[in-house]
Amino acid sequence: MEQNTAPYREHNRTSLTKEKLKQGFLDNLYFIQGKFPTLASRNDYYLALAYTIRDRMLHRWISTATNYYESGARTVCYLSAEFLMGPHLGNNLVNMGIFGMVKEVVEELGLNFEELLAQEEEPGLGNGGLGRLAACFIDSLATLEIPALGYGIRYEFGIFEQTIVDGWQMEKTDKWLRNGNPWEVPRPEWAQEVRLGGHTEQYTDENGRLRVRWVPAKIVLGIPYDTPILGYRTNTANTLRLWKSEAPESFDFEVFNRGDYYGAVDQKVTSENISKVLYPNDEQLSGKQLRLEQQYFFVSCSLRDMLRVLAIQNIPLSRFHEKFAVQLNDTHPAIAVAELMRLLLDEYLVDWDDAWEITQRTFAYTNHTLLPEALEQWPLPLFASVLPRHLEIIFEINSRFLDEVRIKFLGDEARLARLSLINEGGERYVRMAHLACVGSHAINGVAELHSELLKQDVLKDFYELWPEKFRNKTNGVTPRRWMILSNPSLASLVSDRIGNGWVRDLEQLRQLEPMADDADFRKEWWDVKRANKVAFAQYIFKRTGILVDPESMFDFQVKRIHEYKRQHLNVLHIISLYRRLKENPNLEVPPRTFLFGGKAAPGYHTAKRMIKLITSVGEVINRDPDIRDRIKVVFVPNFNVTTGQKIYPAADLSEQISTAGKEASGTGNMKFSMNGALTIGTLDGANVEIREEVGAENFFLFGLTADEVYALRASGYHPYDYYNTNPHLKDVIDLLRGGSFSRGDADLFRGLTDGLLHHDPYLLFADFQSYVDCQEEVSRAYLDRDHWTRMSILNAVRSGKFSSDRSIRQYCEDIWKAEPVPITLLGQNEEPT
Ligand code: F58
Repeated sequence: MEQNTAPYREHNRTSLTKEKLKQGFLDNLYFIQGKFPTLASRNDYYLALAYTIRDRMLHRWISTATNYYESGARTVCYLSAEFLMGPHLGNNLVNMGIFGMVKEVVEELGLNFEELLAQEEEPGLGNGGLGRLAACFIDSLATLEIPALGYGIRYEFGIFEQTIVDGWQMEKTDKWLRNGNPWEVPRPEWAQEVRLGGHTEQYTDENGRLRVRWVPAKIVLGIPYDTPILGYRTNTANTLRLWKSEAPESFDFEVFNRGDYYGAVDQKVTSENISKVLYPNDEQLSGKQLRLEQQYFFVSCSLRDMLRVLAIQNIPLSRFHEKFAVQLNDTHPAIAVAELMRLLLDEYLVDWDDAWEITQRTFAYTNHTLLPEALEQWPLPLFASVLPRHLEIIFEINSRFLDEVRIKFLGDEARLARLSLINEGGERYVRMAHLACVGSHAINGVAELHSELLKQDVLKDFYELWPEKFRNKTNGVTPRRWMILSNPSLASLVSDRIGNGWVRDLEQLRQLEPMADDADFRKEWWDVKRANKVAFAQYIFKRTGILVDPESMFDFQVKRIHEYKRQHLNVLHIISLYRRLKENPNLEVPPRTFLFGGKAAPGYHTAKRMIKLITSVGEVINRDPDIRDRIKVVFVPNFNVTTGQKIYPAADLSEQISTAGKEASGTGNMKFSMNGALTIGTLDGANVEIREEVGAENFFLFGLTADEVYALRASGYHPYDYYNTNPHLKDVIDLLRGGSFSRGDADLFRGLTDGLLHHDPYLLFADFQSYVDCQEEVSRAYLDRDHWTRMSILNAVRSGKFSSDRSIRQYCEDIWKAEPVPITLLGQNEEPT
């Protein structure tokens, strides 16, 4: 068919004049929602607005796909089991540069714009940092005009919603799709079949070659749902392609004809289960069959989708790795190594050596954790029952790989056992990190320290084998969502002084450094922070009924609840400060509000008790008439992208207090710093680089270094000694043990305190005094408002390195070898008719 797209440009549904936007909005309310303003609900209005914006994204999306098709450009495929996107509407308005105009349009229609934005249920398809990183990365890929697809799973239930009942976390399922999702377009015509289970058979092909056939026990369909991802003020609209599982047929007719109606429906139900729910674990592996099925499901669909694209572009299979750069976001998609091999060997009949070369040149692997318990391993029997053919291929990869190791390290049997893809100690497991390392040409950590520690510890043997594969790619976050959208007043203060080039080139913020010495600018800066705090105080009151003083220092620790992140160290300091204030009411400390937020994995009992600890300490302190105007403790429920957008702009202090050597990078630390919060932190993850960038004098450092942690453990760590020799620490622990924060119930926190006294695996006691001293320094610094504001400004304007644009540029240059493809809009040169 003749392509003439010019008429679409000035169409009611695409034009960007205010009148046409209004017309489009009312049309969508009528024709899509089937409503008239008198009967429309808030959700109807939200959907009508969302469709009005989506209509205006389609031309870029279609143009982008056409440009990519015609250029045949190299494409980055980011494979991730999680994409923690956050709400789309506001972000799309920012990236299209029409936020202000649309706000006016909505208000002229007599509607509340903020309310409509708040109506969107965020797609919470991720647990924490890893999933959110994937979201920032696809934003940057589009902004940098890199041909890219994000591939993942369209979970029906995302990360659970957290409520707090009697101080404890309660989980509610996240039904994010219940009101419809206007941003996605299903593409059933590109569905893929995925096999599972069964067995393998050998057969001889027509050339007399022995081959293997996989006879699966079941087949499920993967249906792609596409969401456009806009670049910031570019024509690029890339795609996030999430797979939903379905049964190939609604009914198994053979079973149905036998009269077993329920049995026939059963297959449909089990097929749909695969993409039903996101596993809510963070930093903890869960050896569940369904999780392996999820991983294989989305990986297989995605690779087959790439093969489909290769075929329609007429690119020979031998050039697969030239067309696609596939990034494995942790080991969750690592089965892709075996699946691409299987597809090439069994379905396309490629020789092993050629298939292996294509595979290795295609994949690169990012590691996100140093915690040994988080490294994925699958028990062999489970693996064999789900993916029998892949297990055979993995054995073959392993046998060839170990031969290579034998040559390089002659006679080193221990090394072979350590490197093997199969863990043979006791129960046998497939080690997914090893599969990822062997099958990739590049391996990277997510902060400098983390990448170093990978080489020294977790992946040491691989480093010694292939030092050239190892890289560092320090994480970053997108300033579009985390500054412009969430902190518009700060963004306009900045743009008023230096224009808006910084939004695409965050290093430009440094032009503002001299302004830290300008008293007027400092006042404006402080006023912006103060207004954000007032807004957040109102939000807290609405959500928790707790009144907090916006004059007080807002001290935040928001992140998943985990022992290594040490929320309980923060609590020990709060108790210590509380005690000192009770003893000496004249103590000169600024009023402080300690705020926490984060979810605990539902099965992680210690983490859940840490939440109860925070809320219990809060209950006592917030009720104490002597103290409650000086310090407050608040647990902000249901920390997610939406609440994060309110939190970072309102923060004075950012708590990044993990045990050194445990946090791979952290990305919340970057969001806080960008928004002018100061950090109190250990030399862990990206804190090290944040401190380097903002200057040691603008960062509150405490605690042992990773080397010291290692040495202390090696020499024998005895937490009890710290308790016995530090009376201050002893008082704090004894208050907890005596039941002062649990209405006399001495048992409530016994597990926690005993755990610390006898094991303390994350060295809270070793770092306690250093932390308390450092907090005193923080308090003193806050009393000098001018100086504090100076430091706040310098933190923000020196955070340019932590834009995900910088991370993505480095991935493109060093790993993906991907180049920008600027998009020409279709019909650009044609006259509208
Ligand atoms: C996080 N990992 C790291 N894992 O902890 C954090 O330091 C880093 O900044 C971030 O990745 C991005 O690189 C993380 O969030 C998970 O949530 C996994 C989800 C699936 C199960 C295992 C943990």
